[in-house]
Amino acid sequence: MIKCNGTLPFPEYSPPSFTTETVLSGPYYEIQIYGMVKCYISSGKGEITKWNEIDGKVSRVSFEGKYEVVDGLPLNPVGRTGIKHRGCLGRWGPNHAADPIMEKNQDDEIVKGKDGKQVMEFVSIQRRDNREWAIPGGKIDAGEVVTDTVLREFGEEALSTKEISQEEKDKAVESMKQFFTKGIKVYEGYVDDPRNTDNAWMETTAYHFHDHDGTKVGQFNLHAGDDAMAVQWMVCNSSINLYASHKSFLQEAAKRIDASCLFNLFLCDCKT
Ligand code: RP5
Ligand code: MG
Ligand code: MG
Repeated sequence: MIKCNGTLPFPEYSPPSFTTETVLSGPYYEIQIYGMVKCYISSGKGEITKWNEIDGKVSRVSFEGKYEVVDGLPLNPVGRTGIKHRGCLGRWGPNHAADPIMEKNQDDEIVKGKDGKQVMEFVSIQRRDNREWAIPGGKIDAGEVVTDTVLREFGEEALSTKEISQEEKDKAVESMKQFFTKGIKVYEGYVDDPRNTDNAWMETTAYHFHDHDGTKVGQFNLHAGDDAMAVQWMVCNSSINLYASHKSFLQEAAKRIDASCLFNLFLCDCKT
């Protein structure tokens, strides 16, 4: 990710406005009243003024520091994207998400990375929207705490908890909960997400869950659900392609447990 926060003068910059119909008609998302430079929330409670603050049940605070608000609209702190307004993101400004990196050492002890280190396997889902493989993360619901989001999204996308019986769900949630308390935050910040626009962008908190011997998360019965069309254990190596900046989150997880780190990333500072 190249950070050039749009401060260089570019007077002729005039990107097209784009917001999907789904976003405009969303039940709780924020509606822009065209012709006005202000934003309103759909309940009609009025103008959003709490930029860079907690706004009721929604955090409009960015991990990247204080962002600018120009003509009533928040500005992407990382730079220009070529699109103004929200594209297909529901919220103006930061759209916060959570990403669970569920990882275990690869079963085969003999397989090592080129660097001689242990190879990781992680739970990867195939996104329904663009078919790219990704960490099974998702957006934080209004009022939800990030540690609940990470659990919920993993359940929905990798264990299909929305589709199974209540009994099965309770069982899955119970076994996940014990493991989930051991999650370690490995990243929080901007995501280089293809949906980002000049006025709406993704930010996430990624948690690493390391199952040393594969007896915990390794035992989950993976089944794709909700936003995911497929789920699988994926071996971390340099040839995998992942959605947005998800590879860099895995790299942080690899560093934490001194596992093989073979990603050729633009910002890779991995000493391999
Ligand atoms: C990415 O989009 C985040 O890292 C997270 O994985 C995901 C959240 O969006 P949805 O999956 O809810 O669309 O930026
Ligand atoms: Mg989801
Ligand atoms: Mg998702």
